[in-house]
Amino acid sequence: MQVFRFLTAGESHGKCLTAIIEGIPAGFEINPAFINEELKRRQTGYGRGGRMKIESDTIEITSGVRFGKTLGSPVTLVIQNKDFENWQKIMSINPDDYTDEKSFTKCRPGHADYAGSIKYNHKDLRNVLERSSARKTAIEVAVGAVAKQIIAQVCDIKCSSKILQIGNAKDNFETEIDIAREEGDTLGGKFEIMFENLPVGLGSYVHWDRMLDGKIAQAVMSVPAIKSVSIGNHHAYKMRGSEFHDEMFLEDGKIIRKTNNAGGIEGGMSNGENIIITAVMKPIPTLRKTLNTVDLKTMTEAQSHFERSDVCAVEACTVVAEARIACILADEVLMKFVKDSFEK
Ligand code: EPS
Repeated sequence: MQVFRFLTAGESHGKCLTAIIEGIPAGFEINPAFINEELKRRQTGYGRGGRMKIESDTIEITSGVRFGKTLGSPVTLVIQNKDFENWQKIMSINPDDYTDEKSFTKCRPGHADYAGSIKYNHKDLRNVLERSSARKTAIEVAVGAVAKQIIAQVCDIKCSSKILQIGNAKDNFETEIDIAREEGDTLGGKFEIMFENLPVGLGSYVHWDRMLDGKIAQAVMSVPAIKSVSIGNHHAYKMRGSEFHDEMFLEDGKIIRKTNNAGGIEGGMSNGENIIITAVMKPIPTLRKTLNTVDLKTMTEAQSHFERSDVCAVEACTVVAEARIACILADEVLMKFVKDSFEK
């Protein structure tokens, strides 16, 4: 069962990105300014490329909200792609406008190009790139910003994150990124996300698909370029039970813990401690330096396609992962505490 559900649509250089969110009860305050702040966070960060200079992502809410509050009907969100102005002909839906300008057939290893071309029988890898691009994460962040407002209103749940490492650098990330940029290369990294003020009992142990940690892991793994996700202390494999498990004590009649190695989840349920997630993002696969690959049209060895790209998008990725987790928590919180309408 799922309450907070959404689908997104839109190509990277298409007209706009859209999301329809279903399942939000009536009465929630939705502040578009907060959504725009989150969109801005996704766009900033050291190492972003040329596209971010073109876009200034802004949300338009076209349904489901009236006088600042949700109506209980589907909420539709739209972000216009400013770059569409330069791509109208290339992205046209009219067959008479056909052009092979911006078509390419030299796969980028690490991107969706190769498998996507085989799966959907696309000869032009542009047809794969347009939807597989991380551009679509803009609208996902907007959906997450709605979810964050819901979990804040129901339970006062708050979210924060920090970058732990970029490439080999544990601090001084900018120098590491500058060096990679000069060398025409890209970088990934590692980050941590924390959610605070969780009630006990979100998720469940009764079925595999109701486990909160399983849902969070799936949500974070589906962020482009994420290669691993862990919850709590990721050194668990080398710790003893007596060291790892978070012992329980009583303080003024309240159960307290002095450690949080479990990362706020035990038995597939929130245990009231902060939920702590660590994730690893691989380096972006669109490199100025290029990589050895195959040209799928000529079936000869070639150098991978390059147009423009970010050098490092770990900061943006962190914002997207926060958004994804917020959607899972919104679903759980609505299921547990709110039915058709909400009142503070
Ligand atoms: C992105 C938009 C894209 C890329 C980037 C993320 O825009 P464009 O392709 O026009 O430069 O900058 O996407 C990737 C690096 C990728 O590999 O998909 C964005 O809005 O975040």
